[in-house]
Amino acid sequence: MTDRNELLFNESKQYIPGGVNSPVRAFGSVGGIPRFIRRAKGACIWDENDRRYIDYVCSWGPAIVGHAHPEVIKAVQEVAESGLSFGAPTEGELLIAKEIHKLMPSIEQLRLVSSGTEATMSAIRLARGFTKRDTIIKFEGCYHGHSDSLLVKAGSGLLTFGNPSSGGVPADFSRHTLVLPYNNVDAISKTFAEMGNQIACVIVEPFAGNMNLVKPTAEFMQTLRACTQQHGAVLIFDEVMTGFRVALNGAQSIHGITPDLTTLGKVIGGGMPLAAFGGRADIMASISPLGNVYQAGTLSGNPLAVTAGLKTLEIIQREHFYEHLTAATEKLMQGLQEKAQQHGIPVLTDSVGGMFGIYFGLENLPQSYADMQKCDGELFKQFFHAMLEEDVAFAPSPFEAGFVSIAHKDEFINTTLEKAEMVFAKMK
Ligand code: HOZ
Repeated sequence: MTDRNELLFNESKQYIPGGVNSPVRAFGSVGGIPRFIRRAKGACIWDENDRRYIDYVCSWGPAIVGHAHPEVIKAVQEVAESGLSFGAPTEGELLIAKEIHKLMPSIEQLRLVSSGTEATMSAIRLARGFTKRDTIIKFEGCYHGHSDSLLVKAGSGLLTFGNPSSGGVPADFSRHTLVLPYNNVDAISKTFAEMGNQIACVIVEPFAGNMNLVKPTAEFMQTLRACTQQHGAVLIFDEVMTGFRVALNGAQSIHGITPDLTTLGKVIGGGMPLAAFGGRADIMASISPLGNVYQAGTLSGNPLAVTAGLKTLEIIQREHFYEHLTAATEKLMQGLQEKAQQHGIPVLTDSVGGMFGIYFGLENLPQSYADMQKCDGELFKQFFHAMLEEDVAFAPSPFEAGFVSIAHKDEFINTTLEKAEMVFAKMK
């Protein structure tokens, strides 16, 4: 039988760099042929050969109510009849702003944009405009989209500015970004002690999800809040991944810490391109047209995306949503860890809400990017491909977190664990 995934991948490579519109989709870390997806429903995706997989990528997070939820689809279809984009304000934008404020009270005002990258890029510009300072701090292994200031890796020492981690980023831009190790309290305290009055903001993933799942310590989060407050810097929680994914009120509710600004994406668009940045009203007042920090977008607050987001936010507030989501994720993680260990495969797992991490070859749960570098990529590769052969799709990289949706009922979790048991039994 012709493999349509292979066919399409080869042809796409002629017209699209690497055949994909976002690098990790090319299976570069694991090798092989990416699955081209034709449709998705609930907990499953179907590829171009019409083969069904249990999906733990969930569109990299947004599909928290399951793919193609009938209520979300119906709402979007209805609103589409009235027009796809107006480039003018709509009532839906007000409704979603109010809803997000209700669920995350730290977001007194927000601006809607179309992608997480736009949200973080704009939040950083806003923080710089508000504080009239240039230097920003990010953490090693945290990913905040692909704007120039944020594609920076650590320099040679603690207080040395970073180096571009991508071609095309001028070294001059990275000179304003300090990259510190995640969970390192001394590094934060020292940096603020030496140059606190130059720092515009600290941006952090309040559960890191782009170096696989890495949880912060309470001390780390408290130190970030205390140092930024003391030195007049803006604390930005990048909740593009964690917002409405780890808990109804976001990672900030779990940590009990109120950031100055928050960025959101993924779940708030319910599968459509919608993201946001928002927070303290006095800071948001610096955004144009009120203030002098410019930001704009033709498709910002797109009515279809807002509708999908509003319906998704309605569904996640139904009774026991997060209890079920968390229980399913924990069952999957505990089961995978137990089964792997029974077969002598060194696997640890962790989760928060509907987000999880599977770590091969580590003795302890990772605390930093340096810890994650010690993962056994070869074991992950074996596991990934063997599971895909068993019709279970995990993210095609050992550095990505995984996601569960409310549609991942027991039958899917049990099937996944049965398949994993077979896979671990065969792994070396
Ligand atoms: N931002 C994702 C990686 N953490 C990739 C998104 C995608 O390829 O769709």
